[in-house]
Amino acid sequence: MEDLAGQNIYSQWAANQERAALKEKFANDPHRPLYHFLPPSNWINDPNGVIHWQGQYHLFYQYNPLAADFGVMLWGHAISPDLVHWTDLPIALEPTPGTADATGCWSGVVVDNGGVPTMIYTGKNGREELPCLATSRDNLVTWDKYEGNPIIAAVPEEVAGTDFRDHTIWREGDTWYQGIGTGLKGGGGAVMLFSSPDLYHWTYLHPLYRGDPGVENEVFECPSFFQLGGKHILIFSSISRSYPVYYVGKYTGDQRFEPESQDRIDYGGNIFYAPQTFEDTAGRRLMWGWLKEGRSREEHRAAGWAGVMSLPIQITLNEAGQVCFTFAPETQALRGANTEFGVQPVSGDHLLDTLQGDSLEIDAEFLPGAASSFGLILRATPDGAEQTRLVYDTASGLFSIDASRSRSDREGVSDSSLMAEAYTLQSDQSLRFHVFLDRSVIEVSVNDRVYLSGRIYPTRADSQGVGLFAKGGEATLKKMEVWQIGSIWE
Ligand code: DQQ
Repeated sequence: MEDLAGQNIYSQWAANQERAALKEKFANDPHRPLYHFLPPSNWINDPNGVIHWQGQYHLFYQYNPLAADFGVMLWGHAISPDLVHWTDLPIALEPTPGTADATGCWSGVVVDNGGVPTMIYTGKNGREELPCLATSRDNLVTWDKYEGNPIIAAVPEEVAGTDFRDHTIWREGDTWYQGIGTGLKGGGGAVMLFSSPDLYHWTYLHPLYRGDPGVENEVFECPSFFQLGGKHILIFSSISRSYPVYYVGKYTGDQRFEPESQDRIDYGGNIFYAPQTFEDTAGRRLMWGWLKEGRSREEHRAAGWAGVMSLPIQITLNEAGQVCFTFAPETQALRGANTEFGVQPVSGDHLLDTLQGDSLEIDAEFLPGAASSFGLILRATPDGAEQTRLVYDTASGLFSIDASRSRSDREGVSDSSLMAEAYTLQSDQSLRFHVFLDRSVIEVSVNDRVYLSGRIYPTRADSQGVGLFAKGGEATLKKMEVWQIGSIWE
């Protein structure tokens, strides 16, 4: 903390030079992702301020540039013309001693206020958390904090403690609305609704949505509220559940959200957290989430980096009205050398002779046939001692990432996960696994609908095998296309 006393120690920091200088340090790190966004070194958590501005995608993020661990949080910043290739920019926001953000600039958003890029974020001052505002005069690179911060002076009466943070902002006619995550007296999490004519002066209205009061010590973090088709969606990260959820429902005339259904966003191993969404200029709803480490604190501290951003995920409604999570098509720009596999029967375990790699996109379609389970084998050693499986169980309809043998120095590393609902297949229905493997990161979209993520840390250099398997009978691989992916930083 002393580091912050009265001086802008990070302001002059030139991120690109830093990444180049660190290249050698991380060159031999087999777990560091090649094409998922992460900062030059040290700690990243939530995506912040995601916005499509004058042809560039801006990704800000919670950042501790001083250690591979959570600490005093700043806003890191990167831009991309295409959603997948990034350029680091200088730190966008850092704490100012003696003000409402003296001990941290926590999560928030950037909105376009009549051409003025305007950031609303949570100022952390000791235990106090209150909304603060900053504006940019130079295309979102440097930010001037509003002298009147905090823009909301105190938490509403119903708020249980000091957890009052993270922002979702939208406009209806001439009025701005802001939802802030919290937990309420009497139990349950909530998103508190405020309105403003100008983003600077806010009036508290009521909870946009209050969760089950029976849930003790609940706090809703990182709300994101938006319209999708004819529905409204509220996303938040639940502290009590340790994962983000989405609620689909109605936004009523009196500005309250009434959910009709809910589900988790990620059916992986609680790696994905604090997602933020935005609408790009093409009208698409895109999302990034923070993929936490799945290894010990000692390990990530020793590695010198911790956390990574998910790929850009597109959120749509399908014909049945289900919310679907798929990878933004721009990820195709990452594709390198390609290998194709045609129709073939699959039974037992079969490592492919012609394919190896730890940085791949795999698009595979299976017919279950008589198999009781089937799927893909990744990061396998030739002897099978290390391997990770993407498994579809036909009887239960459950999909899982089986990471129990992903690292041979640990027993039973578990990343068991389920599809959103049992999806029992008839034998003529195919199942699509769209997979991105990036060394320690796995992201999967199943049947263009359900999203799963996981982290794995194989210990052997020869954990590069890719294979197919089926148990209890024969399955059929209808087709599979695989692309090698290189680094986005070279
Ligand atoms: N992380 C931020 C908070 C948010 C939490 C602090 C979620 O604003 O509630 O880094 O990961």
